[in-house]
Amino acid sequence: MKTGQPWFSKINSLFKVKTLNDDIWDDLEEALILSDVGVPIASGLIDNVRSQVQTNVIDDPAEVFEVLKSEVKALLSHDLDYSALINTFQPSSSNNPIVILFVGVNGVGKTTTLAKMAQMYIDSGHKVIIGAADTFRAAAIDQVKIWGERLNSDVIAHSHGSDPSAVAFDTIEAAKARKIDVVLIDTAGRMHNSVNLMDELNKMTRVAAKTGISKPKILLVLDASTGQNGLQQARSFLGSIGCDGIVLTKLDGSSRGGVILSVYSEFEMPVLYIGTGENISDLQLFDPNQFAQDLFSAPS
Ligand SMILES: Nc1nc2c(ncn2[C@@H]2O[C@H](COP(=O)(O)OP(=O)(O)OP(=O)(O)O)[C@@H](O)[C@H]2O)c(=O)[nH]1
Ligand SMILES: [Mg+2]
Repeated sequence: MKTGQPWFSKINSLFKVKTLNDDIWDDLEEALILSDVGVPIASGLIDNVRSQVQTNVIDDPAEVFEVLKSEVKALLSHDLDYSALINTFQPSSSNNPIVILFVGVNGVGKTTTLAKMAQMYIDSGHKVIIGAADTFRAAAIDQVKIWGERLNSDVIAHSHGSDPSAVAFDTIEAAKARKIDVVLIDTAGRMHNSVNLMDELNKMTRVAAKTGISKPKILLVLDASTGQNGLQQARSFLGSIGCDGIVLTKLDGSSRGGVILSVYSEFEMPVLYIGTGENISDLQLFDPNQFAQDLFSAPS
């Protein structure tokens, strides 16, 4: 997995010493926080590593480093069955399409991620239809139409300012009529509070239920480059709604990728996909094991 940024490479050098010195824990905490790991997660991580080091009487710095890596891996994967989670985003063999709502604050990469996922579904043999339900920002509808042309996928759009739920409804109905198995709905990141978002999502869910399909999935899009602040913003935006999966975008060129370690504790949902650039192919399935390895690798 290439994000182009081995954020923790500095940490790598901390452990390239002959003997363990007590300063290492402060240096480690500082390095983690600088890459935006977040204080509670950084301290918890260090406490866990230190207690293992003490219990198992480890004094070789290289071995301590291995303990750290395995603790990071545990933070990223939470012993979850990743393939089962990913499978919930696959269309079923029933006649009803899967519906995914792309949700998140302004500018995090919702529309781009929608296009990237559309490409992914198309590549695996599915048919995709896109609902331009960000009717708030005038240019948003055209942006979705342009992606639709590039992807050679149908787009359902109403006029600027119209009801997003009506767009969602028409998109699902069109999918059923045209035997399309994946419905991707773009939403606006405009709501300043979770009450508005909740109202709108509830309405979309009700509308979707009228079409006879199962509950739409909410995919939360987060921007890694906004660090811990971005997570807090997304948390208050999402309120108590919860989500079915998370995409972390803009991991390319970000020195703040450490936020990835805070995602699970913040949203009780792991990162499923990561965005690593502006191109349609810059989306990868997140692999916690590989990622934990790469995090610490030396810069290439
Ligand atoms: N470098 C990088 N840029 C990205 C990535 N994902 C999205 N972007 C860029 O981020 C900017 C905003 O992306 P959009 O997809 O329009 O974001 P949005 O959340 O739909 O924005 P609004 O609809 O205005 O709320 C665009 O310039 C994208 O090209 C990524 O993974 N890496
Ligand atoms: Mg958008």
